[in-house]
Amino acid sequence: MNLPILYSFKRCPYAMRARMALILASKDCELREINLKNKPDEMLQISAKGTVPVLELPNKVLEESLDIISWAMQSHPESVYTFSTKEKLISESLIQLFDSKFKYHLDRYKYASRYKANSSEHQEECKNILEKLDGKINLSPWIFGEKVSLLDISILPFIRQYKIANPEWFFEQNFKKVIALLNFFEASDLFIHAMKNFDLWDPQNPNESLFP
Ligand SMILES: N[C@@H](CCC(=O)N[C@@H](CS)C(=O)NCC(=O)O)C(=O)O
Repeated sequence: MNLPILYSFKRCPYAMRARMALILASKDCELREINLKNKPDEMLQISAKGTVPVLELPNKVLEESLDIISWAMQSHPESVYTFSTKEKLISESLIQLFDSKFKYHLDRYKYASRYKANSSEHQEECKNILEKLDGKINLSPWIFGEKVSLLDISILPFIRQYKIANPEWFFEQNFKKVIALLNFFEASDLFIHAMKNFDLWDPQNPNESLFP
């Protein structure tokens, strides 16, 4: 079988969002779980920048999580919430905010000594973003109501990382709707499925792991 190949890393938030899109769109692929500290040559040969996720298709290679999501959704747009034009713009700008500013502060909050950063300043910056998001959310269980959206799957893996850095503190904060959203997300079949364990892919002994 000539399936698309997904190079992935279980705990990477970008890879998580790509895996969720593949699940939602029922796109079968071969999953290759990699070690970020020892990336396989097979992956670096098709994507020299060395980040996951990477999706190898018969005719092209997708090296960005958002491109993998768009590819997966092309044939199954109905598997996620359909945005109005305005919602699409809002979602795109929120995803951009989380990929840039939120991620920047998240890394410095979590790995303050590595970045020689003041952890609490960066914790505060992320908190401000989540408080603003909280003010915009009214529906539930997902951001746009009953149906999961590309915004949910794109930003929740980062909010989860923020929680993991200090869960006790996180749950005491005022962004209660964001907390409820994250709880719902983590308990969802979609997330549980996306977090399935895979053995590290071994090029010498390449067992094919099918996903989803
Ligand atoms: N813009 C990329 C970012 C992907 C990314 O940065 N992934 C991290 C893991 S979470 C990575 O592979 N880093 C390379 C490394 O750690 O060597 C995307 O959306 O796919």
